[in-house]
Amino acid sequence: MSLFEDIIENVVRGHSDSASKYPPDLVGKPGVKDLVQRALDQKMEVSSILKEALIPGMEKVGTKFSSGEYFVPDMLLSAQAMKSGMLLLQPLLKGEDTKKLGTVILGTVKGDMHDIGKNLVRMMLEGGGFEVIDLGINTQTETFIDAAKKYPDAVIGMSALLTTTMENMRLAIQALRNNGLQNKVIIGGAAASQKFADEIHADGFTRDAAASVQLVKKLIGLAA
Ligand code: B1M
Repeated sequence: MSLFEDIIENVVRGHSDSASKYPPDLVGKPGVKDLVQRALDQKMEVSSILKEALIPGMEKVGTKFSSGEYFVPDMLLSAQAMKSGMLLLQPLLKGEDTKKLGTVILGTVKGDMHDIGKNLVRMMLEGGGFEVIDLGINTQTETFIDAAKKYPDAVIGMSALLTTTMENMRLAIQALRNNGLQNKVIIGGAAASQKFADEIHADGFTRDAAASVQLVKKLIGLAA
């Protein structure tokens, strides 16, 4: 098994590191964190570790949940395992603390607890030179409004993974505009699409966390 296949397998099994007590048959064996460290020691690209190992691992978890093989606790363990690997990558993606290109307010919308994708977007934006104000998960519309008032030049990024919560992106954009706030808004997350972004008058959409950097630069006039 290749190192990336091993990382995928450990994300799917929800095995964070050799000290984890779960799953019983993997106790004492290297988990996601150990294997990501090994990949870094072997000078593998951070973006490859993300795109070819960690993210495909979570995709497999989603497929297992859809088919009824996995339940919520299984998804949670896999999410924890994924995060243990992401934590090692985060400092490597973080940009210089010197001059920032701009500010992005980021949050997973009201009712939605999924934050792995949002955290990836944060890592990419910080790595791309932006200051990120992370409002976390289950972000109430009022919280977006308060942040937008405080940072009128900031771009707002909303993430949603559920078909039910994506509607809260529409409500949040409406509320921003009703409050006279003109911050540009980008949306993303498995449930979102360009079509939906157009429909709710978002200023941009991207399916990929890495592409959010270019999109934000474009919206603030730093890229064509
Ligand atoms: Co949930 N879940 N989940 N879940 N979960 C999904 C999303 C689901 C597709 C699984 C499935 O059925 N196959 C399904 C949604 C179905 C739907 O609405 N269409 C689902 C469900 C149903 C649920 C619950 C309702 C289950 C239940 O309780 N019965 C429940 C809801 C809780 C809530 O939010 N209120 C629930 C709970 C959970 C956990 C808490 C257990 C856990 C989340 C833990 C966490 O995030 N801390 C979880 C997980 C892990 C998943 C799956 C398996 C993985 C999500 C993930 O992290 N993917 C997911 C299945 C799947 O997506 N395949 C699933 C990896 C991540 C990198 O991808 O977030 O899409 P993603 O981010 C991508 C892009 O979308 C983009 O960048 C990333 C790639 O570069 N992106 C942006 C994301 N945000 C962006 C913002 C941007 C730009 C790009 O600009 C601002």
